[in-house]
Amino acid sequence: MAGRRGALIVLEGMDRSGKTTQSRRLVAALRTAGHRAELLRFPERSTEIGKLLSSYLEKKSDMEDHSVHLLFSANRWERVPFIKEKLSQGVNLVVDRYAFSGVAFTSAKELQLAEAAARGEFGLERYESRAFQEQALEGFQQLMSDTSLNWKTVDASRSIEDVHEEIRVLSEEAIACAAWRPLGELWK
Ligand code: 2DT
Ligand code: MG
Repeated sequence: MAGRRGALIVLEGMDRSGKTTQSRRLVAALRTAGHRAELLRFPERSTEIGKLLSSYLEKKSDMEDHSVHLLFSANRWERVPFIKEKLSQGVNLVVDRYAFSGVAFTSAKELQLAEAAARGEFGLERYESRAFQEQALEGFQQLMSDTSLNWKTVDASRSIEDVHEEIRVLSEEAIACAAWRPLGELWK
């Protein structure tokens, strides 16, 4: 159908909630159903900016907090022309984290209890502590109160297959709705 655009399907949530597994499965299922679908992830660690972020997350380098935040943002902006092009061509994009992680994780950093910072958690990437993840979850919950963004909450504690099926059905609905909304609305 002429002019049909793709949907931007973003999976957000805490670390280890299964976003990466689910986004891969979703892309495969959408393709099987005859949709065009591609996978994106943020941070995208393969670019120059992504390499700086990866090194920071792996605690191999330190960086000033505001600078890190802006690098995460730049890491998305460098993909925006690609994202717009794909969506306008009718390709559905499944995105493993997006700007909502940017807000939730930076605000978690600002609110993190001193106690958690002191305790530390060795051998893990930066942000992979319980206290930090709980703060980030609160950030996500606040962002989800913006109903204009059409959030759907999925209980990730169930089996991979059950979670997948729910996400697949929600995505089919999103794809059907997106086709009739102009792309411009995404970028306000
Ligand atoms: P992965 O485990 O998904 O690779 O993420 N993060 C992510 C931010 O702090 N800001 C952002 O803008 C984004 C997209 C969340 C690595 C960590 O990066 C955090 C976890
Ligand atoms: Mg991680």
